Amino acid sequence: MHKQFLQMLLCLTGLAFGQNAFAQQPEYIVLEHDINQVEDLPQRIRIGNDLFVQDGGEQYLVQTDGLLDWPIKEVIAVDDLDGDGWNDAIIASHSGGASCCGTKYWLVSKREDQFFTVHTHEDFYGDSLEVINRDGERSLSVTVSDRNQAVSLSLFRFEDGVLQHLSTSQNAGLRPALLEVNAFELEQDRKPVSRSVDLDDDKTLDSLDCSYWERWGTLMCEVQSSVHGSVKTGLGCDRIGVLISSTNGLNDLVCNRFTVLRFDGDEYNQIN
Ligand SMILES: [Ca+2]
Ligand SMILES: [Ca+2]
Repeated sequence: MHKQFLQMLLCLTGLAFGQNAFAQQPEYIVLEHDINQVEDLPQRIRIGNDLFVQDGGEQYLVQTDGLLDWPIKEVIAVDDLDGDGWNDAIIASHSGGASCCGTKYWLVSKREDQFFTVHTHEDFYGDSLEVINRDGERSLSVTVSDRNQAVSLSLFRFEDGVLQHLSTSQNAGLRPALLEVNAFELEQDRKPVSRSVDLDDDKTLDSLDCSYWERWGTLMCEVQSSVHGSVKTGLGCDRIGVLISSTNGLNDLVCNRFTVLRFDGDEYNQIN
């Protein structure tokens, strides 16, 4: 009777903590390529670093054709994402080239002894990844940002050896403006535009003047105020709009979806 009770307790404990909860955890590390040592090793990247797992006293290289295309790797999260008791890892990888591009993410998992898998998805790519722990269930959130403002959000879950893509959604929110100029309006003919509006509340029309900044594909705008003269906005924005609120005698502006620009008496400054 006593033995049966112990067995039941062990079984319940196993269920509660995952079957491998007490096993030694795999450790995920990246190691730089040492050109003198591994120049002739076909599975090692030639310039950059490779992913290794330290497990059961041994060290294993984890390599795929996909990983070989991304020379710079970093372990950004270690967590038991599928609840099997063994820690999995999220790897962020970069092309190592120009700073134009986002981060490709990879999920690396120990499935059995000496059995490791690598998972990714076309939307497992962006600017930041967060592990969300809700009621003990882990999900992964990948955000793609445009000029520091989140424009798309992809959710994933790792379950039964599958990286499940749950959704990818676009940000539909933005601060409403009284009037606005968008970069796409100027993209075609590249001609400056001027919108008339009274920004300093003296009943005389002022203007919001924008030109197309070819290098970044954004707008460069300034305000011509009947009270304050020429006022620079400083930032390159995809969208610039006039808000209903005002600061120091000039209407606030919105840059892109959410960034508010306020007049400091001399020029417009970003406040968030
Ligand atoms: Ca796991
Ligand atoms: Ca005015």
